[in-house]
Amino acid sequence: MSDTASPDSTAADADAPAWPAEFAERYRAAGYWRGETFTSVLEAGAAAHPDRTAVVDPAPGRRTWSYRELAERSARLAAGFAERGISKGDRVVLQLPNTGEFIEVAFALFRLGALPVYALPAHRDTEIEYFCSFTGAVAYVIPDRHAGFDHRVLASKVRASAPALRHVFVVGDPGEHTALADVPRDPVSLPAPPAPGDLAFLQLSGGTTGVPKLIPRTHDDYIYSLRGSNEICGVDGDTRFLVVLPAAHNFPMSSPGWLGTLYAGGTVVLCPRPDPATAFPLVESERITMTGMVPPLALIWTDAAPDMEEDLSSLELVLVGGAKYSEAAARRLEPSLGCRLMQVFGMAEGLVNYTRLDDDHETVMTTQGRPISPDDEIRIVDDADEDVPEGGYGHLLTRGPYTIRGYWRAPEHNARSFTPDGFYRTGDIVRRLPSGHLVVEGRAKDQINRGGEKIAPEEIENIILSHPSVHDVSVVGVADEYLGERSLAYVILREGAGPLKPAAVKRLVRERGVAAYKVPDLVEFVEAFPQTGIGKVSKKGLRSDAAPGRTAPRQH
Ligand code: OOB
Repeated sequence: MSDTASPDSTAADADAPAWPAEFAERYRAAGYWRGETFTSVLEAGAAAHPDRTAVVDPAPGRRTWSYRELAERSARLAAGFAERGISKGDRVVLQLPNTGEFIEVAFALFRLGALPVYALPAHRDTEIEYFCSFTGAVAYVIPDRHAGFDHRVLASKVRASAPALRHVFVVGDPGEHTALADVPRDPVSLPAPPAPGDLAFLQLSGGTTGVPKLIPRTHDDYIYSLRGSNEICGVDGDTRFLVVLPAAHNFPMSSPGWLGTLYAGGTVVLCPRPDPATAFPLVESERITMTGMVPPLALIWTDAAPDMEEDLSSLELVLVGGAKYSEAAARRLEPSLGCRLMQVFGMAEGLVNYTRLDDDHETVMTTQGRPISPDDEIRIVDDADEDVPEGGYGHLLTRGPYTIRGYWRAPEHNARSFTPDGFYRTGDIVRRLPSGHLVVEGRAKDQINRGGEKIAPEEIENIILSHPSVHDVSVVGVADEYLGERSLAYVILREGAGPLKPAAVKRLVRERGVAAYKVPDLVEFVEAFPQTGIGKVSKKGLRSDAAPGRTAPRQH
């Protein structure tokens, strides 16, 4: 891996397509890219308000980190990682639940210029082995056990298949691996801090392909999205943000999320589970002012609040996004939770849209917001990449100061996912109102959005196809009142193959070791798939064929 970083580079790594120089210059001149890094931001926070609480980890036993402590502890951890040979540009798969260690480790890696690869706690053997081998990760950071799963066993297995993986660091009982608690050292000889144009981390894409793509984000571009999000959401030193979604997701990280809150000098409270029984007492006791969540969770909170005893009156703003939030559900949130709603339509690749605090009520209820930046370029095009008439719906393409120009080490995929002039093909179908607000109308990409968790059908189809009795399979999304969509696997059996039960298909996927949310909710055996004109399986046909009682999601 080449390290071509310099303060003037627009991306630190030859593996990640950079912004062309003219764009980089424009974004700097406009004041978007200000030459900050996550390290400089944390150090500035520790100098400006050392004793203010940066992070609260409520369970088990409330632990807090002041800004000074977070800066000191992450620097000590960085020194320990460095002593173990972790250095600039190295990839480190970070799979921790919502705990203070997640934030400490992230800042320690930022300090070294090593790149966290943000895995979700739900990821299992298949995903983790892929992240480790594809990125050549040198280290993997895990909890000992989480949600009944022993991550140390998975780590031992992954070590055997990923030769570059030299270290497994465990929060808690390390077993045969290394305790994270044994790593910190005095930060006497830390290497040079990262440069603003360097890559900061690799985020996972929702994906449409057999394996997830990795999203390279730089300090400069990501920090601009934080600053913009903070301004829109009114985040400041008094903000107390509750992280209810997994901290590794882009949404709770940066919209405005835990990184936005730390940028502003506020307090981040990590919620171990998102259910009202866990979260509502924390809203009350920690006087939470802001949080963000996916639509199904917003529904649960909305339904639960009237019957719960906790005082939620500190809550000022709830952001809802990650999947389409129905207008009916949106209208119920504010009266139930007694706070403001903001819709957010974003993507880990970059572009984030928010409704605004001064938007009229109808706009907040019925749109998914408008972009953060005046320099977020939006095109809405037809299948031939021609702009549709203003107000019409079409494919959303975007380019801008915090939208990547390409995935990490994926030149072939980049040629399809980006236009020659650098617009990212989001795969979303939208229309734009005269105000600039976008309404998400559907999706053209082959992806299932299961309550905000994205599933690439191809990944699951490949697993099911490996069963000897299976001739062909197509995994599609079907409308679900609660989740928005559930996944349905249509399976064609081989001629003469013995009977197969739906449960056996689900078990096959589960036992392959993938995140539980990817296991098909439904399995149906069919004789043939509907065909399109060119003889390909028609997913659109499959969706509208979905059995009675299920309605097809809108698809254009
Ligand atoms: C967020 O990021 P990702 O990368 O997990 O998923 C992005 C995709 C979008 O392309 C779109 O298909 C869908 O998720 N999406 C929405 C939506 N917000 C995201 N679809 C309809 N309505 C919405 N409000 O999901 C994400 C990243 C940052 C902030 C918020 C969400």
